[in-house]
Amino acid sequence: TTLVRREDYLAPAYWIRTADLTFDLDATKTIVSSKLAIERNSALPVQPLRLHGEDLNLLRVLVDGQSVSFRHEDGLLVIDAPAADAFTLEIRNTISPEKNTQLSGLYASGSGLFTQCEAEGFRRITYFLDRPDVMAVYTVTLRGDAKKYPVLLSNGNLVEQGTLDGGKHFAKWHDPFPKPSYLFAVVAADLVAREQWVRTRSGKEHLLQVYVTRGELDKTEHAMNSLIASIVWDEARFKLPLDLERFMIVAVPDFNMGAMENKGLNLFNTKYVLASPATATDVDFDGIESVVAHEYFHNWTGNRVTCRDWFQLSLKEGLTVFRDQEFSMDMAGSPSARAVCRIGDVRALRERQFPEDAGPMAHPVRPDAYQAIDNFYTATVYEKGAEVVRMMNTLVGREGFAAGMALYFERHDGQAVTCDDFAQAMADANPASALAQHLGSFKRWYAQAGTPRLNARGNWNAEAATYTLTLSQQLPDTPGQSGKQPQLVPVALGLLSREGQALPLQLQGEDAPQGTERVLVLTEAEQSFTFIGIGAEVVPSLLRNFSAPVVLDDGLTDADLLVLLAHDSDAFNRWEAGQRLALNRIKAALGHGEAVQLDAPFVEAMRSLLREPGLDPAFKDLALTLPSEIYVAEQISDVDPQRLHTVREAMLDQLATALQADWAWAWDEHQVQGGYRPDAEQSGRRALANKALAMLVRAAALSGEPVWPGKAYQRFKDATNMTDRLGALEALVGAHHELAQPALERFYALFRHEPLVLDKWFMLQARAPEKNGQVFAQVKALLKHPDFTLGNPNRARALLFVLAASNPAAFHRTDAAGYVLWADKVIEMDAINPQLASRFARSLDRWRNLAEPYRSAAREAIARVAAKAELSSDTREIIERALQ
Ligand code: BAL
Ligand code: ZN
Repeated sequence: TTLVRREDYLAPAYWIRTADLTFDLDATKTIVSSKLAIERNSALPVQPLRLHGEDLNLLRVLVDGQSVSFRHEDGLLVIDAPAADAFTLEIRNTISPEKNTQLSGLYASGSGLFTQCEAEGFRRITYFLDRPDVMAVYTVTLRGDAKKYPVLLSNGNLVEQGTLDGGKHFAKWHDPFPKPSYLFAVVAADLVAREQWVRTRSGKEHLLQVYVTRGELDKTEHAMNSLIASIVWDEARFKLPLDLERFMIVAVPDFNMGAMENKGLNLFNTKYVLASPATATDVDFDGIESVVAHEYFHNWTGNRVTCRDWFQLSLKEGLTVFRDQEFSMDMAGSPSARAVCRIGDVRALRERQFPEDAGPMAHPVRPDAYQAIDNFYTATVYEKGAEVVRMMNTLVGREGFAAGMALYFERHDGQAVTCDDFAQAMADANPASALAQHLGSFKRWYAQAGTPRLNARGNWNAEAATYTLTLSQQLPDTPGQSGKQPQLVPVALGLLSREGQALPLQLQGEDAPQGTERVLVLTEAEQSFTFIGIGAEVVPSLLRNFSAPVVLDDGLTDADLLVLLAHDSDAFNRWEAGQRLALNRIKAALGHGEAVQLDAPFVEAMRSLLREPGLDPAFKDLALTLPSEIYVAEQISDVDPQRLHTVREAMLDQLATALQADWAWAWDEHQVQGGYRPDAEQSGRRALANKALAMLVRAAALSGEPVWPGKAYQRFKDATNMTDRLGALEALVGAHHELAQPALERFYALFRHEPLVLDKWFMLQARAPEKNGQVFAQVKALLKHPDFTLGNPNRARALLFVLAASNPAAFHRTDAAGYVLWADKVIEMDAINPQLASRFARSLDRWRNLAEPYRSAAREAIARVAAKAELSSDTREIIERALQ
């Protein structure tokens, strides 16, 4: 396997201006005929034409209608001396969609044919310059059986269709926008569509379509509504209009990713399209809204302006995640609902990206090298990349950010560019900002891997009535990177009196206070900031709304944290204070090897939060959720997952028991009246009620009391929506109650023909809190279930990924059985679907942080996979890095 390096980037030796493709579609053998208008890049010396191709059966190659000599070299098709500076290349090849279990290129799913081309799937369809800086105008003719494939779709606009001999028909599509090959898409399937015409501000009419298999139309309303809301939002917030006559979404049951932003023809994992109240939870509805938005927003940030090379992936992904996060917040509405969104995003960042940044796969937001680009569709590129964009937004303000976006499109519309180009546009549109003044130090966020540590210490000077805050940053070494330079860190803060009052903030040298919240900009390794007019001790509320993706050490005591928990005007930091109080207690119990005894101040703080009038139920749910075992594991070293699980479960038991009356109140108080709506208000109530039910069943299981488990079973049976049904089922399963088994059986019987609901059934059992090895044993049994298959990524994720990546105590066993299973399944999956396997392989990334005997046993399992000769380059890269 070879390493691709960012510094080796060279412009393409040839351009492809137009691509005329014809597909004779058939699941066994599809014939691809391609006619490309190629021009030599005159800025470079004359070179052979080297085309990418993978798993193709080549039939013929013509240059300007004449046969030409060619050779194969390192997976490339090389034509040594094309005749002229501009010529037509004709290629014919065949592929076998039904044999394509990798789900990259053209593949079969259900009875249909679908494509996935990002990042390098197009080369699995035909020979091409399969790189994002080569943009062509595509015309695509699809021919196929009219019964099997009544719907034939590609990018752009339908220009012609008709019937052909032998029961076949055809459709011809033309996409006027030049695009890179990774945005190409084809669909041939038996589908139906929900359709809607919309008129945008310019007065233009556009056709929106959501395609699904027959019988699923009633599950497309939310996706369509989300699409319309996305269109309206992007035009209002960023003045970015829908530029397509036709925008299509197609749901695909077998899909490696969540969805794909192909120009005008988005292909989606069914999980992010199909939803009805009876089959999807509030979380699913939210997921659909945000993924539909994400893919739609890519039409500008990704498609109109794309990436020069794959090292720039965060240019489109970080920015588009930021945009979908902002969209979700705007849709949620109230300030507290926005904070709930933010907390969710930060939790995901800390549980997925922070471990990545601390492990063997740590890489900068703009990576320097890769073996398999598919391995770099990571939390770092996406979520940390979005935090980098968010920091820009914080530094230049909302208006400034909009101006930066406008300049970015003015300069780069229709181009393939770099992360530098984006940062430069943002800075140039805001010349007076800290971003522009310290652009070099800011851009280190793109170049340096690892989560920075931010140290903050305050010193109150009673005599001078000043409070001096000293901020410093440390940047940890990561694989291949050490001796890092300081990065610009925006630190949003407020100061509270010990009574919880927000204090006016006036820095030394300023004429007047500037509000009670502001952003300090740390650009050096260490800097001090002195506030004046501070007449008493304060409690600093730092990094409000998580203003930078760092680990904060502010030395606050439990007493300080209780002040913030009760009074901070920043909802994020209120939540954070509660998490830190809980974390302190978990750490103390782990350190002393003792049983947890929750102290009264903590329990009372939790009780008053739960009971606080006017506080958003969704926020209460988050504030009363203990830090996850995955998050806690990142805060300590020599992790013993079993011990950690025991401690956290014991804490949950105590919160369940100590607050029993309060949970009962919360359950009664938060029942939703009226019809189901997946909005922030209703879903918050359901989340808190379901949390209360789980706690009540937990307490009942401890005491042997039958009423609450009975109520849970009743709710499970009677629920009119999936959120409540699953919530009740999860309460029973989570407490290992004897009613769990009959409930699980009933659930299966009800939903066995609904694949996405069946995924939930598998997932629920894989993520249940481990008890005496029962959960692991159940997962092993479920691997043999007739409905389990590694061929469907959603199903594999529901059972195996959830076990290995989200249920530490079930997976990390002293007998190493989890690791043995992991190794077996990595190898088995790799032969079917390397992208899926390498993703699964990453669940042992953090093995070095484990205590013995886990660490050695995990290493042994990784070494066993490494010893396999025939691994894909995807999985090989992950395994080699893990052992380095
Ligand atoms: N571009 C791959 C899927 C996504 O990030 O939208
Ligand atoms: Zn994306």
